[in-house]
Amino acid sequence: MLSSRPSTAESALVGTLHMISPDGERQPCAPLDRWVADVTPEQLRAMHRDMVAARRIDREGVALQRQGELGLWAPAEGQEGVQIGTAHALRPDDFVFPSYREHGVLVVRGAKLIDFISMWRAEELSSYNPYDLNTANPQIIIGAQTLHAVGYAMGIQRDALTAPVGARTDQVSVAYFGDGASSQGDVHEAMVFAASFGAPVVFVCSNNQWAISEPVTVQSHTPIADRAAGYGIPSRRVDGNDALACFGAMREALHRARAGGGPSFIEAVTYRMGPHTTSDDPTRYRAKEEVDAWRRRDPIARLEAHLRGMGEFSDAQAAAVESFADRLGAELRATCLAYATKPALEIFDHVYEQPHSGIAREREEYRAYLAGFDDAEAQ
Ligand SMILES: Cc1ncc(C[n+]2csc(CCOP(=O)(O)OP(=O)(O)O)c2C)c(N)n1
Ligand SMILES: [Mg+2]
Repeated sequence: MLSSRPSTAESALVGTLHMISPDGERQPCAPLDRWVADVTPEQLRAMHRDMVAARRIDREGVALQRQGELGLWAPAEGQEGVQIGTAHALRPDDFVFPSYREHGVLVVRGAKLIDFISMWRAEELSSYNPYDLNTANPQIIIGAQTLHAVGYAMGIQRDALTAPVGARTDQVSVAYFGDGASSQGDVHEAMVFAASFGAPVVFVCSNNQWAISEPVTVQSHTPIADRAAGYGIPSRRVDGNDALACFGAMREALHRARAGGGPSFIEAVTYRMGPHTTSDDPTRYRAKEEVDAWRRRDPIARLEAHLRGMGEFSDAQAAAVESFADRLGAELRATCLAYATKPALEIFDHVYEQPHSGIAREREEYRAYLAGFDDAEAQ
């Protein structure tokens, strides 16, 4: 009989690479040490600040949804280590394909506050212009972005063939997805194509232990990273709540891709502290003790303890980061509340460039539906 019981934090993390212990102590990590040898306290503080910013944006997103200002939010609390750690290793000209939970990655990619909410408030058909951030819009279709990332990576290879002499052609494409996504056929196809074409792509799988109410122990009876070997893709399995280890593993993978070494796979073992989305009640399928055990492995507290242990983080610096985050939270809220909601029927205007009979029919049906409400005038 196969066990479908969720792992404990300890068992989930067995065999993961880590560089900073939960209490902040730097520990040797032979496979990754050389990839972080030049990291300065300044860079670590920047990672810490971005993690705090991501958490504040995330918490404000949850609160705004609870107050009816956003339609939905997918909380990322607990996953800041993998999101910020890996994203800090990227270049601006790399191209990222995130899932709906990668708010921390968007922080590092330079998203404006409005970019975090316009889609979740259903005001815009897309969150931002992908070419402003070299980041595709958050993908809701589980795993589909891995195909897009591999296609983009194959495009990088082909562009290089016709690029002018001296032009930079070593960009990398990155797909972020979850443990549940790794069971999708799309992800399998993406991995096969990536390996077959030696595409410059990094697969970052944030194994947060759950795919809605399904524990990862059901989805995979071996560590997810081990699947990569079956495609001939090198992999690392890291402690996803250790931002430095995530940064190191990402740098290694990016270096491989830039040097023509093809794809890499990173499984970052982490935990989703909150609900799957604001429509989910996780108390129905997981125990408080499980959540508490992961709380003790918080990625932000870990990096802060590490910085303090090195004498590189003072109370004054902590206060400055907190007030920066407070400002972000307040600005996000103000941005959301200042949104002038567009007429609902406008949603049909930008589907096709030319008139389309199917869209016209749907528009009419929806108009009739809205007309049935008391406040129909407001539509
Ligand atoms: C193709 C597809 N199937 C099902 C869903 C519904 N769905 C949304 S999130 C989710 C679970 C995804 O879990 P995981 O990949 O672990 O990512 P996480 O939500 O934990 O970040 C599912 C099944 C979907 N969005 N797309
Ligand atoms: Mg998951």
